[in-house]
Amino acid sequence: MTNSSATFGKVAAEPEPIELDWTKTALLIIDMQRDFMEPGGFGETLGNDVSQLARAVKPIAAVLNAARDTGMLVVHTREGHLPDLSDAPPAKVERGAPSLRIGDPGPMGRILIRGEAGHDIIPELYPLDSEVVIDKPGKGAFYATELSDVLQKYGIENLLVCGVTTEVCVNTTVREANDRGYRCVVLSDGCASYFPEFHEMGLKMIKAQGGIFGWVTDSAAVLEALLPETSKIAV
Ligand code: C5J
Repeated sequence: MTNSSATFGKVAAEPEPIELDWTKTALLIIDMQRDFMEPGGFGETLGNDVSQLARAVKPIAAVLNAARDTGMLVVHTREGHLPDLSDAPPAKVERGAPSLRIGDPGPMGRILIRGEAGHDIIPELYPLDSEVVIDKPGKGAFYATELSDVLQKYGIENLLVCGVTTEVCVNTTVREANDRGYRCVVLSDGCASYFPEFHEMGLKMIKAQGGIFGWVTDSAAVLEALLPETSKIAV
């Protein structure tokens, strides 16, 4: 938000609606990278049908545009490793029987390596220079990153969370954030999984038991709650 005084919006969500102070809320977009979204990347090397993830792009783009209009803090994350793999545990690199392993050369450069084309964020959701990009070696966005410091610096208490995949990096990050005291509101249509049943279950796990890890909403509900804010943009 460009204005430091509190502005509240009520978001329809499960297990119950949640009132958010937009000045203390950030949009956190998890790992919308070519390596997960496009053929030839990390996701496909693991045997996944990457077309399953495409459905999340438009809902995220709509909320990203609204967040930009209101001046909300936007944070993008990217999963990936240093070229020498010094931050990639052998237990991660050697696991399973992928067609290509992390660090191997692929059609979009070395698989899941920082600086390679596949590691970059898809053009539809490309970060602005003013937005924060967090490079993370793990599934959770707090592990071995500067995310905590960034959120504290901006006085953030609430996270609108979206991205891929629902049950892996989105869920891990929401759990990490919940333990750190953040209210996490997850966009159901702004997340996706290679496994539709894991997507459904991943969301259920977040909102069960009175919202044990957070709240689940959708892009339309966030846009509706944010709409009054877009007319308050400071110039
Ligand atoms: C995975 C992620 N699925 N971003 N990463 O390995 O969810």
